[in-house]
Amino acid sequence: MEENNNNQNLNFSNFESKWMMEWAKCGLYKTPEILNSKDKFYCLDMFPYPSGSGLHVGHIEGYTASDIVSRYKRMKGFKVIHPMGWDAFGLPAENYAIKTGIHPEITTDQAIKNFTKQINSLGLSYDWDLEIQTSKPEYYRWTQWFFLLLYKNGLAYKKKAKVNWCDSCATVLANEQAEGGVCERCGNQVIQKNLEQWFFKISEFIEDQEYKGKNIKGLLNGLNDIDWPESTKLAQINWIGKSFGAKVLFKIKSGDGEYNLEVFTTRPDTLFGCTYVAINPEHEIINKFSSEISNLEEVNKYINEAKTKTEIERTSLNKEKTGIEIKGLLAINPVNGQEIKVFVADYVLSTYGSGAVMAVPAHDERDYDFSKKYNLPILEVVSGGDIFQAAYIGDGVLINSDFLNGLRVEEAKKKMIEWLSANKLGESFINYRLRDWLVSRQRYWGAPIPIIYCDKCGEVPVPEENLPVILPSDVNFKPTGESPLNSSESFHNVSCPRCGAKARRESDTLDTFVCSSWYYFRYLDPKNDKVFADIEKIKKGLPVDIYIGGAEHSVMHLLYVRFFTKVLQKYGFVDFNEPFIKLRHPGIILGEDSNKMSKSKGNVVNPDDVIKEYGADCLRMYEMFLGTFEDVKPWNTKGIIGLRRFLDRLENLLPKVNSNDNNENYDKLILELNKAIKKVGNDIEEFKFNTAISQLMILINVFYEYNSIPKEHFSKLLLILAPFAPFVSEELWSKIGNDFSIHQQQWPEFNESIIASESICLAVQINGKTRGTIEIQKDEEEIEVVKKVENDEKLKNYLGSKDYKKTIYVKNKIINFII
Ligand code: ANZ
Ligand code: ZN
Repeated sequence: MEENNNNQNLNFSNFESKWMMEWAKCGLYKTPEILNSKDKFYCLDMFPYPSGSGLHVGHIEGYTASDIVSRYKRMKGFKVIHPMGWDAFGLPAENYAIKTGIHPEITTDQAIKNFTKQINSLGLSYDWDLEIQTSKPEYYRWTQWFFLLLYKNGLAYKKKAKVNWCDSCATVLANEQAEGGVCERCGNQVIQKNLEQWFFKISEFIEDQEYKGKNIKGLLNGLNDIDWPESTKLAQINWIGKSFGAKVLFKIKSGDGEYNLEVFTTRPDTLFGCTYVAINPEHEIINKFSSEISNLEEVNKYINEAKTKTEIERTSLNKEKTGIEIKGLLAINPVNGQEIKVFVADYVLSTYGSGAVMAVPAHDERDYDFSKKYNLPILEVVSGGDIFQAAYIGDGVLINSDFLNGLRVEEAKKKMIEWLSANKLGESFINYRLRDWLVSRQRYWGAPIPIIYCDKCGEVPVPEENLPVILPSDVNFKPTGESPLNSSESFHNVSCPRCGAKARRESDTLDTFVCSSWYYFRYLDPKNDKVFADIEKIKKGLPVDIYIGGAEHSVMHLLYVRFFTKVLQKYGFVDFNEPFIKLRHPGIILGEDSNKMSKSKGNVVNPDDVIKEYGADCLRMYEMFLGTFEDVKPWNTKGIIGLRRFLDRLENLLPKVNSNDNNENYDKLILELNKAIKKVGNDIEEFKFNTAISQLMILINVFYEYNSIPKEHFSKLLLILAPFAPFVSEELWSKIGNDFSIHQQQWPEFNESIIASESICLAVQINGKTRGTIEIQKDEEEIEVVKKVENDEKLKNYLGSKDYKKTIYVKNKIINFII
């Protein structure tokens, strides 16, 4: 028969709902009034898209971590700002509406209700008074206001652009949403279309700038001021893609007039090795010189084929390079006067540099492949490689290069740029990969762009006092390739704000990333109907102290929020430059089979089921105990049972807890308690939730060594457990007769001298020879001890480099390094 210890277990479902109501009733998590920016702590989660499928375990990982930090900081006396809201516009609700006919507002509201219920059932300590929803007019009124702010300052503009277009979603996609040439949403092939689109000038904020005596740090330099994961900073740096190089002019030999073909190169040192030039299929010289091109028909055929391919396909490194010679045109290499062929090739992008390249087959992989295929000369100009085998891209000494011969690459670059400038044939140039942000979408479920078109006045911004431009509901969702807002009669019933003539509204909506670029401001003042947020409140509440959310947002969202903050700083709305001082990403939780959780694999864990069976605290602690917070890790159902047992064991201590009759020696308990208070606190600060929980487990075992437990000590144990397990700790806190609420108590103090009394002097040997001693904690783990030796000023010299063969560790006595 199975062991039945039900009656010993915590009846969590009863007290979880009881405390949930108590906490809500007394407004336990209301944000206290912030008096100055020093005593506040702004702990922010990436707000979710309220999808129909509810919270997944990944949400819970991040939200639990931020909840632990928020609760801990409250106990440490900080005034904590911990809000939650909804990134409510977006494609899934709209696609669902297209399929079912149910308006996105209805499905969104349902999803939000469900999310709220789930979040509350997890005991997450959000201040719901700060709640926001981006699809509400009270919110998007200010999203539109931001659009106008950018527009007035020349930072929002319209231009024709080649865009990724998904025919089945009938919308434009950002490059990031079209990776691999397929639509992120529906998996269909993405094509290229030329359309009028709205852009935000993010490129103007890449570098530092001076404005009205202020220094506005740019997107690159600002990274030095923030505590973000290095990998995320690197992703942003690569995304911005700053390349130092030169522009070089190649004369095109033709019958009529002068034409200079401009190319961008990062390797001006290799100019003597340039054996042909290549232009992109949309390049203007094809039309300009069409009468001189002898194989025009062939060239046009090639160009038309290239147009059907996406940029991603065309530039893929492993794809075979294609191109076609433009017969009848020759270019002149400016440095040696040589006549070289001109190709049109689809590996050359129209949107990068000048849309043309000087090809150096010996030292560029793409040019090398191309030359092999089309039998073009390969001339080595940098020694060090074997150009019969492959392009050599490394450093070396210049050869076959006249006045550059004998120089190394870096010097040769400089010298070539000097030569080009002196001869007016080129100049140094910095190129960026980052393009301006395309913000218009031909979709319904987004914030309307506040622009009106008048036959007389042209493009007119909606006056601020007329905001919000309300999203109409009489709209046909079905995708037609046009913006759904085109079909709304009421929406376009508008007159020109300038001349009063009948006019039409812009029918595109804004990318939802615009809505999420400023929400952390609105939380501080969610009901303000005069400004997006009161300046004084911003001063006291921002910047965000810790931001928690997925690494998949490393480039788009996390770059856009920084851009918005910089714009606000530039125009005097805020006096800081970076919105998020510190950022941490939760690692992805895989299914039990170590695959990504997905419906098709059937390995998705539903948090509601786990809560029902094991309780909310158990799920919280389990997810925090799964492994290192930032690491990818698989789900493991066995582990949940372990955490459930831990919580039950905690309750089973209750009969031993009393206020008097304590006649045992509590030295060990007090020591362990002090150690745990210190370690758990430090671990929370460092996002090491798993080791904090290990420490709590060790501590409980020590409590089990006693027959009677002083209430004072047990209370402290509950206090340091409280951020992790808010329900259980509240329940037991009240059961042993303490006053409501445990979540309004101070974090307990620890006594450093008690902890220190336990330190041990450990002998350190290198190859059997004693070289010194170090101080360690009793029973300290080997990795910790090794770390201490490696960091010891004196001992680390004996170790030399760190690659010793092994270590022999005798606990509390000696460690021997074998080198
Ligand atoms: C000659 C050369 C010689 C190049 C060499 C490289 C190596 P990054 O570093 O990414 O900025 N390029 C320039 N414009 C291009 C375009 N529109 N489409 C495709 N490629 C383009 O890359 C800069 C290099 O990419 C440039 O330097 C150019 O090739 C190529 F041994 O010029 B290089
Ligand atoms: Zn007008």
